[in-house]
Amino acid sequence: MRRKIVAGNWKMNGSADLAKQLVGYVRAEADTLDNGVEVVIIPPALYVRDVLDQSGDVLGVGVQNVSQWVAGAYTGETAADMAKDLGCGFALVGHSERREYFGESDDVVAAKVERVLASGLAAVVCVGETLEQREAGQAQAVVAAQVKQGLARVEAGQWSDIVVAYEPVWAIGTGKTATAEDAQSMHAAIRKVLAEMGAPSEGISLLYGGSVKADNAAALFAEPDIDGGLIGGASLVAEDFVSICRSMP
Ligand code: G2H
Repeated sequence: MRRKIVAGNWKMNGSADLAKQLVGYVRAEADTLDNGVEVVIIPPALYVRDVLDQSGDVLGVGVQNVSQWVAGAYTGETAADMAKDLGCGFALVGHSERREYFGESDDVVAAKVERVLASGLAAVVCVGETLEQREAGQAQAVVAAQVKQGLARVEAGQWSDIVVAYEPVWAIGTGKTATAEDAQSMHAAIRKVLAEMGAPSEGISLLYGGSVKADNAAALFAEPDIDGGLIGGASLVAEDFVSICRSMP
């Protein structure tokens, strides 16, 4: 049985007030879910404390990024150990916005994954191709390379703390979603790459992300290799986010 996860990535949005209102509502609704889905909120780091205050033991909480270093003179950075210390359970690594705007290479992703696992958090490792790469027929090769390099430092025994999120860059925040069939086909390919790496691929949860909304989540989640979603824009609207969580079979 794989973990079913719906995680809301707030990106650089929100406020202490949103944390109070939205998370309180989501927690109450999540408490009534009977589909086994783990609901996770991933706010900006400055609001993690506010979200934790509202999440109780119903919701998981994560950070959007951590440093590749343990601790020290790295102004502005957040250590994975600090997120764990506060009470987080998850850390995103290698979101395409980190790769694009902050120059995160697959080697940096691999170093961050290592730190996240060492701290005892689960790593949600994001991969995905650009439109240009897809149109050139390179989507599967690009994603396979990201998976292999980003997860290169994972040791046997640590795979239970790995979640992979497939987020085609052309679908992020654009309103364009991969069809359920396209997403399923990439998820199956990712699972095959994980198996080739010696990972227990059938037990690793694979999330889809990229313009998941209340009206397309059910079709995506019905696919056999899609174990949940990483939700951006729609996670900032409480009713929409809950509706997505309820779309999990
Ligand atoms: C993809 C996703 C969440 P959105 O980045 O990580 O965002 O749902 O807004 O496309």
